[in-house]
Amino acid sequence: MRIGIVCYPTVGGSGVVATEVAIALAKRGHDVHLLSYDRPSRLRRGVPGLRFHQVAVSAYPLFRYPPYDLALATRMLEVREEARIDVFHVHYAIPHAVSAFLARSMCGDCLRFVTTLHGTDITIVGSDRAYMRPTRFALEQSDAVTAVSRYLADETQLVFGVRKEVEVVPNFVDIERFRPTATPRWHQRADEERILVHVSNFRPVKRVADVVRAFAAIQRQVPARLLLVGDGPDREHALAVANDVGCQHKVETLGMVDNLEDVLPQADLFLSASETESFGLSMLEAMSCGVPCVSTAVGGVAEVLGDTGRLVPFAQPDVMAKVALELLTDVDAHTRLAAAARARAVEQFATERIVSQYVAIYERVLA
Ligand code: GMT
Repeated sequence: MRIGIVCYPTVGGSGVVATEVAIALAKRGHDVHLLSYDRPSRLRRGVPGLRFHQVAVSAYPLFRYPPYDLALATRMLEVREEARIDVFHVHYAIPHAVSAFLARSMCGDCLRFVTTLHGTDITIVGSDRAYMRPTRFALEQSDAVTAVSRYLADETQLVFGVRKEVEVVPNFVDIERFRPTATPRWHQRADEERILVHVSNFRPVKRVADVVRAFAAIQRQVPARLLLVGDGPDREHALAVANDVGCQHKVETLGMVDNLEDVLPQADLFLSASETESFGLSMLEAMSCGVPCVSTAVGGVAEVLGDTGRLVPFAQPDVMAKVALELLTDVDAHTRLAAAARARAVEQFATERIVSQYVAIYERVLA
C-alpha cells in the first residue's frame, strides 16, 4: 500500500507512535510518506521506503495565527497526487482529522483517512468548546477511528458523543530495541543505590513535582537516585521542588535523550504521577526493558501495566513512596514484577502484533 502518515513531530506521545508506525510499515515493504511541520525526532535518517514531507506555513504579518490546518490539507493533496497515496493515517485529531476531511472535500472524495486518537486531543483540547464541533465532525467523517486505550475510546464517546465506532489499537514497543540488559540491580551493587526514572514532556499534566516529592521520601529510607528524562515547561518547577525538599543532589536531569533504550534498563523503577494518561508510552518502554512501574491510577494506565506494576491514588506522593519502597526493599517481589513487565510487553504490545491491526484497518477502509 501507499500510506500517508500525518503527525506532530514532538518528542513523546503521538509523534513517537506515528513515526514508529511509519517505520514499521516501511520495513514491511509499504510505500510510506510522513507529513509534519518538522522532521519527527524519532525519524532516523534513511529508512528505505519512508519519505518525509515538510508542511511549510507562511508567516504573513497579517496572520497572528498562521493557518497550519490549511497548509496541511494542501500538502496532503500534493503528496497524494505525487505518490498516489491510497490511505492517510492521521495521528492526533486536532487539526489533522479536520485537514484530512478538507483535503478529501477539495478533491471530490478522492482520499480515505483513518484517525488515531492519542489522549490530550480528546481529554484536554477536545473539551475546549472552540475545538469540539470541528473535531467531532472530523471524527464522524473519518473512514475509521482508533484510540490507544479502551479508556480513551470510552472517553471519546462520552465527551464527544460520536456515533462512530472507536476501535482500540494500543500503542506498541520495539521489544528488540527496548530490552533488559545485564546492568546489575541495586541488590547486586555494593552501594545498593536504587535508580528511579521518570520520562515525560514535563507538562503540568505529568505532575513531575509529585514524582520528586515521592522520590524525596524514598531516598530518606534507602540510598537512591532519580533520573529525569525529557524536557518541558515544568522542568524548573520540578527542580525547585527538589531543592525545597532537599533531594536536589540525588536528582539527575538528563534532558532529551536519543538513546532512551540505553537509559531505561539502568533503572530499578519507573515513577509516573500523571493527572491523566490515556496510555503511557514511556511506561511501556520501561516495561519492555524489565523495569516495573509505579503510576497514578488514571486513564488507560491499568490497561498497559496489567498486574505487572503498582497503581496509586492521584496526587498522593507519600503513598507512591510507600508502594515504591515496598518494591525497592523486596528483591523477590521486584524480580517477579520485572520479569512479568517484560513478558507483558513482549506478549501484548510488540510492534508486529499491533501494526498488523492498523494494516487490517487500512485494508478494510480501502476494500
Ligand atoms: O501528553 C503527552 O505526553 C503527549 C500526548 C501526545 O498525543 O502527543 O500523549 C498522549 O499520547 C501518547 C501516545 O499515544 C500516550 O502514551 C499518552 O498517554 C498521551 N498523554 C496523555 O493522555 C496525557
